[in-house]
Amino acid sequence: MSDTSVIYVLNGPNLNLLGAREPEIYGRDTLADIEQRCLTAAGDARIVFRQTNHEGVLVDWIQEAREKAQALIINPAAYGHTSVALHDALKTLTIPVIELHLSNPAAREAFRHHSYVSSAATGVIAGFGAAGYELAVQAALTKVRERA
Ligand code: CA2
Repeated sequence: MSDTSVIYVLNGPNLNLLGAREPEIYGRDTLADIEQRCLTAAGDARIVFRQTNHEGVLVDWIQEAREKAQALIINPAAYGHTSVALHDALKTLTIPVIELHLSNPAAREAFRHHSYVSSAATGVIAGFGAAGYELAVQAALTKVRERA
């Protein structure tokens, strides 16, 4: 694997509130803490870490990743349960895509059980809190190395 591998880590709506509300579900780490964990887990690889509350912005960033990234990690938050646009954008990618959730949506309300992202993803990590981001970075690096 080249040292210059770029991994996009995209975060969807309300994840900017992490650490401030519902710590019993989402933990006490802020998104800035989680970004730091990703940077440490990535070693020499480059992390592009972003959050938006807007569906179209996520689509724009996924399209950007087609040109600039070797792997993409996405916590789509609630848009995972609603967005055909995210599904379609992710389906255009040929790089590994990891869907990530802090909680385990399958163990929560029924409306969280379906994901439009899962069927466009290489794999899914859910239920491990902030540590899931480190696991996702490791999984992304493994996939990038396999393809090198
Ligand atoms: O477990 C996850 O990571 C989720 O993607 C989080 C989403 C939820 O809609 C998904 O079903 C599972 C919600 C993100 C909201 O984040 C908050 C953070 C702090 C306080 C309130 C909401």
